[in-house]
Amino acid sequence: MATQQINAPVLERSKVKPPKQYKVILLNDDYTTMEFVVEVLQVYFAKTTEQAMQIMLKVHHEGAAVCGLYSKDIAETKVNQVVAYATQHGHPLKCHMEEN
Ligand code: TYC
Repeated sequence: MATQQINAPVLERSKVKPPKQYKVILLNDDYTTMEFVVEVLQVYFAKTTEQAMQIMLKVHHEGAAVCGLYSKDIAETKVNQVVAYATQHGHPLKCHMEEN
């Protein structure tokens, strides 16, 4: 059988927009323990202990810090996972996302 030609619409390169990226941001509070925040950064954002410590301390001193840059779906999932995990452990840790 001859190979079938599929006439998919060809998009001009200039018209193909890169997918939007979203920053996942961790917020400071007075109650969540530093150890818990470091664990969250290691488990959900694949940070090394050193990276996790640095980000946690930035949040602690400056009020917020970026944990990573993701597509919309992944960023939403990370925010929901972090908030659910913190709630389960009795921590008021807050996390949100912003278009980059
Ligand atoms: N400020 C918290 C404390 O002193 C530690 C903390 C860091 C909490 C980062 C939240 O996202 C956070 N225990």
